[in-house]
Amino acid sequence: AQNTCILQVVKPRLNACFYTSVTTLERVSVAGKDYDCDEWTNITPKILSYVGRNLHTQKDHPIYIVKEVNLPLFAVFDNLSPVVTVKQNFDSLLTPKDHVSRNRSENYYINKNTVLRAHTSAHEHELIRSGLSAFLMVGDVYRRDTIDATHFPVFHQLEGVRLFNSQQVKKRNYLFQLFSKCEGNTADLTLFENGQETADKQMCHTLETSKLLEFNLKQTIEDFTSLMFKTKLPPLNLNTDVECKWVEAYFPFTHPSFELEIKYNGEWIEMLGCGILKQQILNEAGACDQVAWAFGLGLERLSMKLFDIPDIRYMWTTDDSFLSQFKNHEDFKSIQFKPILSKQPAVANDIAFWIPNDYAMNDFYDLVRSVDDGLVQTVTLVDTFVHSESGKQSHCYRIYYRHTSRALTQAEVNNLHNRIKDAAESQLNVKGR
Ligand code: FA5
Ligand code: MG
Repeated sequence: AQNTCILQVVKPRLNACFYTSVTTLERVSVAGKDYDCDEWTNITPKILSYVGRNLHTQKDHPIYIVKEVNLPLFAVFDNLSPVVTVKQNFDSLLTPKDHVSRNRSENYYINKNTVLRAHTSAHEHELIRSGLSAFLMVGDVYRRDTIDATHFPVFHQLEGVRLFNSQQVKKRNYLFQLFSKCEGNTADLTLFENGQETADKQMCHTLETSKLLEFNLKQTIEDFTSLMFKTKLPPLNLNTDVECKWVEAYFPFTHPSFELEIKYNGEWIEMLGCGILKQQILNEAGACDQVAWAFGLGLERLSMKLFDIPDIRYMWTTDDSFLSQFKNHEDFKSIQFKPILSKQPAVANDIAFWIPNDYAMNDFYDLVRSVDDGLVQTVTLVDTFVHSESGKQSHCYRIYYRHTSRALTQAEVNNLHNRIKDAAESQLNVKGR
């Protein structure tokens, strides 16, 4: 029952006209539980159809294969519900009240207090509170986002968190003591100080704490990445065999923060975000004498790089010509994926309209996702224009149509393109040009 998702019309709402049908419901049932709808509700039937698919627990699926490469020491949680509170998804991670990541245009809200998790970090607080020192979480996450070969509104994250103590805490295993591998007189090394925040550390952390955590974090991720990409001995050099680079980043819940980028089809794409967990989060979760790092990795991107999968939409296909390629392997390294991508080039069609003041691009992307049944590969904004007299703004989008396994006919492309146009005019309050 936990994995089912049934839409239930209890009573149609009178003046809710925005978007597809879910918002006109009084109550909605997600993963076996009923929720009241309100002015925040923006989940669509299309998105709800993905809840419970759980690609990460489907044996031999390329998402399952990459999450099976576990790190020793870490407890694994892969069945935490994707329905979380706004408190879990944002507040517990110190996301400011006016931060853009909370916007309705970025997330799928069930109602003003409940959201489909936008990242697995939503569970950090509760798992730290439960007393764990090293844990991994794997799960489906949901975001209103751009449309292309490496973005999908539903994807999977692998999140890792590791806590450390000071050497004074004798009752703990040395594996969880941050300074256990340091030589010399380590008795004077302390985790905390009453200092200043700099680019390298938080106010309450010593520089030693921050640097050692950063080193251990990056090492763990590099070891994991090499383990995944290592083809043959001798040991892989991360910088040459798979092109990767660390870049500085910002997250409200970590400092310092980093992102790992990886070369994919000639372009740098972001694979994971990570950093030193803000001490306030540990304090609020009852672990005030410990420090921690955390990372969140996109499993689709890892899997696409590993198996050379050219389009993220493959992950959702139930087509056996895709899935059978990952079955009955001795070792995932022996898998050689052969794309069944149609040899036909993508068909590009433009759509231009005047936008209203409250328009968000993700509204359009989400609408395309709702109307499309697997034909749209990429949508890009190609032109914006402001009318000199009326001051009205117009957007022109180019939609690239391409199926993952078969050629498209001009007629079906035209048909879908027109349906997208009509839906945009009737549901987004835009005016065609
Ligand atoms: C986060 O979600 C943070 N929670 C990660 C984190 C965890 C930082 C712990 C610090 C500590 P971000 O929004 O960058 O960060 O997403 C993480 C990864 O998810 C990205 O690097 C990318 O690999 C993947 N990802 C993001 N959006 C999409 C998408 N639309 N489709 C597929 N994968 C995506
Ligand atoms: Mg990011």
